[in-house]
Amino acid sequence: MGLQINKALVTGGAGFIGSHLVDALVQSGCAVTVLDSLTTGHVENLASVRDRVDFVQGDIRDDDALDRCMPGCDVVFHQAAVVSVTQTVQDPVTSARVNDLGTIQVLDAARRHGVRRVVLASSSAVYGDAPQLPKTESMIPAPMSPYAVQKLTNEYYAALYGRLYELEAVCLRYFNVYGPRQDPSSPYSGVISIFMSRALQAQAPVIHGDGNQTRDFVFVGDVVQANLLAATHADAPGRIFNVGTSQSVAINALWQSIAALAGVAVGVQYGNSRMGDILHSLSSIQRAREILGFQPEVRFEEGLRRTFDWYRQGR
Ligand code: UD2
Repeated sequence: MGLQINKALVTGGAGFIGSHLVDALVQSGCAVTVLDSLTTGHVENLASVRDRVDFVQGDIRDDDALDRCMPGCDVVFHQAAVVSVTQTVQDPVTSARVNDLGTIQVLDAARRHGVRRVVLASSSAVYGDAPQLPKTESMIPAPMSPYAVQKLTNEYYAALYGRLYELEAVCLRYFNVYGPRQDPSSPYSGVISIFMSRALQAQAPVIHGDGNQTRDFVFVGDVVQANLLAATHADAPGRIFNVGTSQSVAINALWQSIAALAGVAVGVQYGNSRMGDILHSLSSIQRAREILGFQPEVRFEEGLRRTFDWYRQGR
């Protein structure tokens, strides 16, 4: 039998993925607490549910804040993190304080407060650029950045907390997530958010490398679906799941689709490849499909259109 969620905590709940998760939880009638430092999150992301959630501005490294948020929670969705790979390369120490120690603090607070299950946001970054495609969860990880090491460490701690303290922990390895509310403002923002804001200004995008590199883009609504399944399914605890679509899109083709949506015909600027850029990333989602019943619902074209509409409305 699955777990029913009466009360949940979403760390990073004012962020891109976290806020969509909060919307879904509120909609399902669940009481929701959001813990967010607003370092990269925005309260505007919670606009439609603001009066129905308990919002705590605070850091996951602050035990007092965690102690305020945890009581009575059945499930914690841990989405808060330094999410930029490059930022973790530039500042491995600060990012480790947030992503490593902060995650242990979240797990430990969950244990202290008798939370039943924690769902952790991990990343396809843990696979590195091992050539085997698609990536399956049983592959040996090959982290190539502090970010990837931090996410992998999170997974090990999650497994340990399961074994040592019987905390049910589930890790989700996100592939390239996109959708409304993804912040395009940094050069290391998701490529779809950057390309869309470029297209809307009729500006040429910069494609790093030859543009033949491919990604597995998963719509944020499907990532929410995976989180809810991970939080409630009886067979999820102690496991790691890829969250993607198993469909490959080349960066050149991505720009063409976005330019077509925007009705612009600007040229493309090709620049140097990014250091450490992975050539191809593709998920196998067989495990999530078989165990959780996960099935991505939003086709790429549809997700792209919905995302573009959101940027076009200047939201
Ligand atoms: C994604 C995740 C990252 C980590 C990683 C795992 C995002 C935003 N980042 O990084 O957190 O999990 O996967 O390996 O989802 N590109 C351009 N022009 C631009 C921006 C990007 O050509 O203006 C290219 C970029 O060089 C890369 C591809 O687009 O080949 C995707 O870039 P990204 O930054 O969206 O995501 P990625 O795969 O580097």
